[in-house]
Amino acid sequence: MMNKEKFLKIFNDDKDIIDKKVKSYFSPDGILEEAMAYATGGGKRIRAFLYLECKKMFSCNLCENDYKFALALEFIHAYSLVHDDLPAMDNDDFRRGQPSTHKKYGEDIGILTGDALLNEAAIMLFQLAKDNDSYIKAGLYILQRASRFGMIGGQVLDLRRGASYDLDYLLDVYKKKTSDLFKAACVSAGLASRVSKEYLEKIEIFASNLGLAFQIQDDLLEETYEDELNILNVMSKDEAIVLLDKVNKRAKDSIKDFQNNEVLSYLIDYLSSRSY
Ligand code: GRG
Repeated sequence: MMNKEKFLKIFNDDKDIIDKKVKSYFSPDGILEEAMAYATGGGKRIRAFLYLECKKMFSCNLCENDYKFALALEFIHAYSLVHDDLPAMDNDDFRRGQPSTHKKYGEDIGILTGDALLNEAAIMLFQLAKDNDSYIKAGLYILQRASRFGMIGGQVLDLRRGASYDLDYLLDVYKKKTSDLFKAACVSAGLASRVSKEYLEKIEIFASNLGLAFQIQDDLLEETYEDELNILNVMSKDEAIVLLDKVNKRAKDSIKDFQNNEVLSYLIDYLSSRSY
């Protein structure tokens, strides 16, 4: 039976491994590498965790290549944050409690750091696919979810939204901006494990709802939100909590028939109870 202690051990162990692998990936011998190491140097590692734990659920054992996959996902995530923080987008001076990458290294290097991280992820995914063809579909799926049809498309919808928007618009942005990278992590693990179409559909529903729940919880934790995209601008706090429960239930139901689903099932409640 899963409990908080067991879950946190798995969560933190995965995070420690990813942190170490990211750290040893870059040899900071120039400003760009240094900035890439800086931009990828923190965070909760949720996308890597999702990939690793979905892979474990589907095929039990992990190999060194799976960690490279998880790293590629974190690099794409980090690139999106670096670019999102730029003055032309969200214009944030801080990220993860530290100066954002462009604040520390300059806007020019900030842009190039994001570009280079996305490129690095694509190189890793191609290298993995070259050696193991079960990674071809998985790599392609990740890049599609990060593309104009996914995360980048969601960012455009967010940047170009009007002052007023409705729930459907907001959910569309969240599904693309947040859920699509969660889907990239979970579905690519299914593709790399060559699971059935039925399983892929279920894990996609899981990831989509988990991403949505993650974003709703983020909104509930936000202190000021009036000029931002936030669910509290289209419904009350109580209504948002009801919706969050519904979305979490959909995520849980979608994986209820999987064996070894305890970690992912626990993650749903864990993310909704977080206060950061
Ligand atoms: C610039 C192409 C491009 C996309 C930007 C990811 C994104 C799209 C913008 C960042 C702002 C935001 C609210 C995104 C939604 C996803 C999200 C909640 C990101 C933060 O993820 P965490 O909490 O970050 O997992 P850590 O720091 O833990 O890695």
